[in-house]
Amino acid sequence: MTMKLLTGDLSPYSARVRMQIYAKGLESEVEMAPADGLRTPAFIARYPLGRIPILEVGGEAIPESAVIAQYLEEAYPKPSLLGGTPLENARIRALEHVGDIHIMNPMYSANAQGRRSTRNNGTRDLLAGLAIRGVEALERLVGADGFACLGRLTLADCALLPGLFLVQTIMPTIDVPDPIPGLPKVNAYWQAIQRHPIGARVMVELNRGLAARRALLREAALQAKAPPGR
Ligand SMILES: N[C@@H](CCC(=O)N[C@@H](CS)C(=O)NCC(=O)O)C(=O)O
Repeated sequence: MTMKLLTGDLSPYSARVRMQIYAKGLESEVEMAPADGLRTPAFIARYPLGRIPILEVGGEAIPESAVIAQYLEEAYPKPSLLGGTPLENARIRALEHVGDIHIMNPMYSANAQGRRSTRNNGTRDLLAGLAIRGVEALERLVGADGFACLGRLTLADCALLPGLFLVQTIMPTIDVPDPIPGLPKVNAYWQAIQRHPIGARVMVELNRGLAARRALLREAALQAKAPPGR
């Protein structure tokens, strides 16, 4: 193995990179390492952004899922998850931006608005509105054949699958209706990409991470209710 990916089952940005690694057949090149100690001074001293995924290559740590994705395409061009022309690449990257900047970023931030007792409704509405705008744009942009574009798996699918997973998972927790079922093209794409063998594999990991997170939260709630001394 020549590279190490600091990752986590439930991390959507890490899922984006794992999906690319699986699609490119790079598993024998990349050790998957669950990230420990996020937000600790030691972690931040080593990885200044303090976020995952991180790809370690030859002593260097590459942050940011989009940058890692680009590095992997450049270092391992075949099989390509990009297009065959600059215009095709622009189409892929526009859809990647929809998944990353317009859907994943606001949805990931909205996660902090899940608890009603501490929720700021203005913040919740702003973040949910941004993500809904991204999903509505996707309705006009996404392919009708089960892929984001070009009729095959590309970097666009790697960013969109975790983005739509977050929409489906977070919207109910912040008391906003999930927009996906009301958007026929997005909904058809969402159903299809989850059935793609590589999409399905990443969904198993994301759902495993979600189940583990929910079990931890249940345990913490029980502990908080337990009488002192128990
Ligand atoms: N723009 C970054 C976002 C990465 C990110 O926010 N990762 C989350 C996990 S999915 C994280 O590490 N969060 C830690 C924190 O918020 O302190 C990327 O694309 O990699």
